[in-house]
Amino acid sequence: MRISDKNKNSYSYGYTKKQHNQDNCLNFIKKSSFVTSYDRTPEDLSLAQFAFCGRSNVGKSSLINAILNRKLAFTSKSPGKTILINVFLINENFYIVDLPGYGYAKRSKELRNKWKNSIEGYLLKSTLLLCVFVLIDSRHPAQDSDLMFIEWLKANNKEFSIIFTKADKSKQKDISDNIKYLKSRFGEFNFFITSSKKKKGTDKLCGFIEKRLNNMPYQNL
Ligand SMILES: Nc1nc2c(ncn2[C@@H]2O[C@H](COP(=O)(O)OP(=O)(O)OP(=O)(O)O)[C@@H](O)[C@H]2O)c(=O)[nH]1
Ligand SMILES: [Mg+2]
Repeated sequence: MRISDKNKNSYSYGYTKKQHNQDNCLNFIKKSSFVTSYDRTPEDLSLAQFAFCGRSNVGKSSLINAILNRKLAFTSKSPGKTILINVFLINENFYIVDLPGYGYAKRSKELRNKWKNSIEGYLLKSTLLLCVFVLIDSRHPAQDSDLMFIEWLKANNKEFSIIFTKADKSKQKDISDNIKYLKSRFGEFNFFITSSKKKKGTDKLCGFIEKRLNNMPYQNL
């Protein structure tokens, strides 16, 4: 699958077979373990972090498992599975943070507010948060809750990348339309196109994480 050469920031999985086979995640992720869960804003974590955010059921936990190459995060067909802030330690030098999904209407307003406060509190307070990954289901246009969340990140000067998920189920045109709309609204942004099911795009994502950790310039191809 190739979106378009015009999408210069794209880290889609439309690259050569050779590049496909170089699974950076397998080379890069040497060790992973579950650390703890929080039902409130975590204290300031002492290692670098990457947070996975997005609507319920978008595929946050599945993507984390695809990167780690093991089933460490809970996944489910029914939305709202991740109800805590789950922290995973990687290579003993950084954390991946799996956040509860936003925009899940079936939860009580009280619970949604509690999550909103603890997620926003975490994102605002964590000084070592290197990048917030905003996951969007590539099959559908970004929802209001996604747009509001991205606006909030921008307003608070938080570095973010967008990850389009479930690309095995979407059409190239839907992804292109989504990107076009988001660019018209937010300007240029870094993005990845992934499928946890087919393990696509994860290598590019790991390459990005590695570069951010090493404070190396990240070149968008
Ligand atoms: N086809 C396909 N299905 C996927 C993919 N990623 C996740 N899913 C499915 O989507 C559903 C939700 O996945 P989760 O990873 O639990 O989603 P989540 O964002 O963590 O959900 P919450 O924890 O409820 O916020 C599960 O049925 C997954 O199997 C993908 O790349 N392709
Ligand atoms: Mg989850």
